[in-house]
Amino acid sequence: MIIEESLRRISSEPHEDFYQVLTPEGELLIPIDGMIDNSLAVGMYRHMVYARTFDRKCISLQRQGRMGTYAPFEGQEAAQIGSVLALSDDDWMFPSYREHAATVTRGQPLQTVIRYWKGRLDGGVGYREKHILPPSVPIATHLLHAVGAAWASRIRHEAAVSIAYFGDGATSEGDFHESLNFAGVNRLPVIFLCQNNGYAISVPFNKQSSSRTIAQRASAYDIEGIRVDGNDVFGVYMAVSEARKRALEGQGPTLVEAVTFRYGAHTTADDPKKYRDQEELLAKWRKRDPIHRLRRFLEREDLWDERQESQLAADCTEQIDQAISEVLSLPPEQPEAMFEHVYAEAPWHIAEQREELNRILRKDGMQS
Ligand SMILES: Cc1ncc(C[n+]2csc(CCOP(=O)(O)OP(=O)(O)O)c2C)c(N)n1
Repeated sequence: MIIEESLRRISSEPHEDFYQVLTPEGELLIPIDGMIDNSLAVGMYRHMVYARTFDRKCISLQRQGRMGTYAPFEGQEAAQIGSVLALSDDDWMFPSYREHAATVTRGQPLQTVIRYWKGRLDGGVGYREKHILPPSVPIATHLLHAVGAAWASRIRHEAAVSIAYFGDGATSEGDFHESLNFAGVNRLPVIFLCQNNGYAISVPFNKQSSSRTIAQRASAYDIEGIRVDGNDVFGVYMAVSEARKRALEGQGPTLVEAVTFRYGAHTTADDPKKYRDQEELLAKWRKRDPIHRLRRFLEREDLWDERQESQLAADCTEQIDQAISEVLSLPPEQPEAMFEHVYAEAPWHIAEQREELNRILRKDGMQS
């Protein structure tokens, strides 16, 4: 099969290039028949436009003071959406704090994402129905959780893989190496999906690591490694489909490096102009934009036109505005909520802190 051969070539000879299916001009490098049909291609486009629209709206909400700090993902839509669409409902997803394009595409309500960034407890509890774990803010710790879940799937003879999402900075953590090692030794069904967006906050990749690529690290653990153009939604989809197939066949974990770029700030509390030339980098990366290249492809195939584009824009705005107004109309979260969902039974020091908070709230007239 052409796809498999192409992926193997890259994993055994890591180099500066990556696996690509759809060029920035929207042309196919290899056939996608039997892998991606028209309705999936159009669906990918719809998801990416929806995600970019809500990402921009969330930044506006934060700037208006109606939401807390927010981590934007514009530029990374293909890496997130291409990968999540390659999963089945039984698979387990372990996101970090930047994966709302992926979680919402998998079915997590947008309201939950907004609740999370408003600092509400009910936004941070994951989404059990779709096997989505809560977002991990500690860098790389959730890779170990994904490995543990994959081990459980193995023991229970379940046909499910676990996928962990993380960034280039996470690959410098001990947890990353321990995870790859343990998953490799036990040939566990895990996909390590690294979105190499070039920066860990202000640290560029060349200061993060002396490895030329992240994918090449797979060979140290003798597991599969794939370096894919992370702005090519077809390429990411095929790479993750291949990784998933291998995992379910008992061939073990895969490290997928999706090469991409975050257009904006690390979070709304960051200013990227302080540590990189935004103008130069945006000029370069916008030419490789994941959404524009797919639109070019769809238009060429007569699968998309201006009328559908306007309708999609209107639908996205309506649905997103509705989700936002639902969350904004909720009564404010109670401060005591911060003590819930950590311990089944609160230990003495937590009980004391809770009592102290209640005293302060009563004094300030915020609690009866
Ligand atoms: C264990 C740990 N150390 C440090 C931090 C502080 N921190 C938050 S985000 C971040 C950078 C992560 O960069 P990367 O892994 O490339 O992911 P990205 O933010 O680019 O998606 C750091 C160091 C943290 N959250 N957890």
